[in-house]
Amino acid sequence: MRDECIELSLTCKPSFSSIFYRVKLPILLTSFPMRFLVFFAIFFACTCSSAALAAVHGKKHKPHQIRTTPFGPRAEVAQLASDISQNQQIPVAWVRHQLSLARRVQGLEKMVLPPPASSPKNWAAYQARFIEPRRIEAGMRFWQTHKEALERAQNTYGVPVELIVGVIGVETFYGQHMGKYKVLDVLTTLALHFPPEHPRAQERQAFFKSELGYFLKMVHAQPKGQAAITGSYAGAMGWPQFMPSSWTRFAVDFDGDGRIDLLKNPVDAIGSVANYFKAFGWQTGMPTHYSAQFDDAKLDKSTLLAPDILPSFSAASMQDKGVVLTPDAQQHKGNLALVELFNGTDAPSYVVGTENFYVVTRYNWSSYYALAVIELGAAIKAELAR
Ligand SMILES: [Ca+2]
Repeated sequence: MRDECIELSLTCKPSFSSIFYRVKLPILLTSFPMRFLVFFAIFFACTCSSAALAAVHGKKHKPHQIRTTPFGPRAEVAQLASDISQNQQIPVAWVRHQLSLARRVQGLEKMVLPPPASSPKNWAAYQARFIEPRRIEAGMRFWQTHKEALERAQNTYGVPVELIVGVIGVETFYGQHMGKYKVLDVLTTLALHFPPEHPRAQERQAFFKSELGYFLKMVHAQPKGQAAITGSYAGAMGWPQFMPSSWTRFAVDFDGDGRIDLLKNPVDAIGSVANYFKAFGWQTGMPTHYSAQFDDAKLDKSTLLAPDILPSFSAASMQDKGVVLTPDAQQHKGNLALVELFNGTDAPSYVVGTENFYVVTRYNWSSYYALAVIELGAAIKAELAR
């Protein structure tokens, strides 16, 4: 499980990985209160946000650029239909028919490969991309429009409004970029043609096959036409970019209309994002991080960075190892992690992450992602308070 966790962080959100820090989840899961949830995270935490992330890489996948070809009648398709039917308890003839409608997306295999090791990670570039006036302004409008639902989510799940607003802003620019790929096409393509040169091809292929199963189960339960749902090139859907398994497990009907709709209903998205964080161990009232200064004479950075973002040090232990903590951080009761964010060839940035910082990375396994979400939410909150 440990090795899987380390590796999974590289590819849960393929489009993030060339700019984000690769979250390692080492050894100490045993001491973390939501340890058992990590198992679920392997399968369900990949609520991809490839629309926003593609933007970081300058990739804009316009609809007319998506080229597809038929899969054709093949034994693998028949086997896939049979497996999904069995796993999800849906009629095999119906699954076969759905898969017969799926088309292979050209170029997708390359997009899910990890970036070259030489790709520089750059927090400053990421920060500039996501914490910027247009997104902050859109976030302010979103906050004001959905104030009641956001506050109700905060009261219901204990997750602050600014975090929910930050997530939806980074994921889809408040519903503006939800992805143009047919989810049926991308999941079937990745289930059948995952690139074998990927370091963990077998596991990732199984993941997408499983996600395709969850997707078809959802479609089967819906009125006609739902198979046309579009999303990111990894199959993430709607305002919060939930993968099908996350939708199944964590999405909620937050406006009480009797159905869960993350595609067109931002109120359901608000409740679902908050529910997701609660399910992954969000602790109400705990900050996400503190600032980090160093006492160079005492600094033991290699020990501090060894557990990566997994909170593993008490405040006192951090100070012993050369981190100069702010007064509120010195009073922090839980464990802390020193989080390092590279800035290309410039000096790295550092923050002291709490267990709640770690929870934010369960939405997307990246400290760069987490800090962008947190800072965007904070910037919007600050603007609204002016
Ligand atoms: Ca609803």
